[in-house]
Amino acid sequence: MAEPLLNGMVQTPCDREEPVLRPGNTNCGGCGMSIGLNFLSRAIAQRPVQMVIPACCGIVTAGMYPYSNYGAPVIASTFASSAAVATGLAAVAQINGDETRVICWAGDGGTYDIGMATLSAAAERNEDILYVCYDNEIYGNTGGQRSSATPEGAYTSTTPGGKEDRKKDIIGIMAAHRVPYVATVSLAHPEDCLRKMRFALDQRGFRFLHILSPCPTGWKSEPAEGIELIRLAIQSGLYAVYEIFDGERFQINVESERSFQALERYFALQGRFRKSQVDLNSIQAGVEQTWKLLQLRAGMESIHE
Ligand SMILES: Cc1ncc(C[n+]2csc(CCOP(=O)(O)OP(=O)(O)O)c2C)c(N)n1
Ligand code: SF4
Repeated sequence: MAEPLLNGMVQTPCDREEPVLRPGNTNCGGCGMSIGLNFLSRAIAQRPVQMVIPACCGIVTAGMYPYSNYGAPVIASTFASSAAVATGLAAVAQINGDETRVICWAGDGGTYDIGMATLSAAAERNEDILYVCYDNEIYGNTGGQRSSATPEGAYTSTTPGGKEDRKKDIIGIMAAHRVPYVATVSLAHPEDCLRKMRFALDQRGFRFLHILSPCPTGWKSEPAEGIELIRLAIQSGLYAVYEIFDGERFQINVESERSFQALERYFALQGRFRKSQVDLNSIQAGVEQTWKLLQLRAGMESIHE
C-alpha cells in the first residue's frame, strides 16, 4: 500500500527485505550520512545492488566482521581504489548480464581529495557506476581534519583559526567530465532526494550525487538540528540544489531567496564557526556570484539542441 510522505507526496513503501542501513549501527546520533543511507534504501527498493565504501565513516558503520550493519553486499576499499573497484564490479555484472547496480558511497575526503584520481578516471571512461558523495565537510572518521570540501571559516582540528580557503567546486569538476548525470541532493526535501536517487540508479553510465551531510560531531551542532541546517544552507544560497545532464544542461531544482538572516543562523547554530572571524558579507557576495553563474547556465539552451 502507498504510504504518504512529506509535502503530500505519495511513495511506495520500502520493499527491501531489510534496510541498507540496519538498526543498531554505531553512527553518531543525527548523522546526515545515516539519513542519506535511509533514503538510498527506499530509492533502491528491490533493485539488486553492490556497494563500494572506502575508509570513511561509512565503512566504520559496517561494524566488526563477520557481522555487518549493512543490509547489502559491501566491499571495503582503499580511498584510492573505490571507483576502480566499482568499475570492476560493474563490468562483471555486465558480463553476467545481471541487473546489479553498483554504488560507491564515499565521504568528501575520499571524493574531493584522496580518491579523486580513480573517480576522475572512471567518470572520464563513463563507467556504469552511481557515485554518491556524502559531504560532511571534514575527515570525520579520523578526528575532524579539514578537507578541500571544508567551507571557509570552519574550525577543524587542522584549521584551528578557521579555514581560509573556499570549498572546492566538486560539481563543476564532475560536470566537466560530461558524464550523463550530476546532481546535488537536499536531505531536507525527500521528494528531491528520492527522485534523484531513483533516476540515478536507473540510468546507465557514470552518475554522481552530492549530499550535504550534517555531522553533529564535526560541525559542533545539535543532532536534532541537521535538517534545519540543510534548510538554512539552501535558503541562504550556500547549498544550491540542481542537476546537470551530460555536463551541459543545468536545471535548478529548489529556488533560494539567498537570505542573509538564514546565512547568519546557519553560522550561529554551528560551533565550528564560533571561533572564526569570517566576514558573512563576503560569504554572501560569493554566494551571489555562484548563483549568477548557475542561473546563467540554467538559462542557456544546450548547444546541441
Ligand atoms: C590513503 C589514506 N590516507 C589517509 C587515510 C586515513 N584516513 C582514514 S579515514 C580518513 C578521513 C576520511 O574522511 P572522509 O572521506 O571525508 O569520510 P568521513 O570520515 O568524514 O566519513 C582518513 C584521512 C587512509 N585510510 N588512507
Ligand atoms: S563523525 Fe559525523 S559523519 Fe561520522 S558517524 Fe559521526 S556524525 Fe556521522
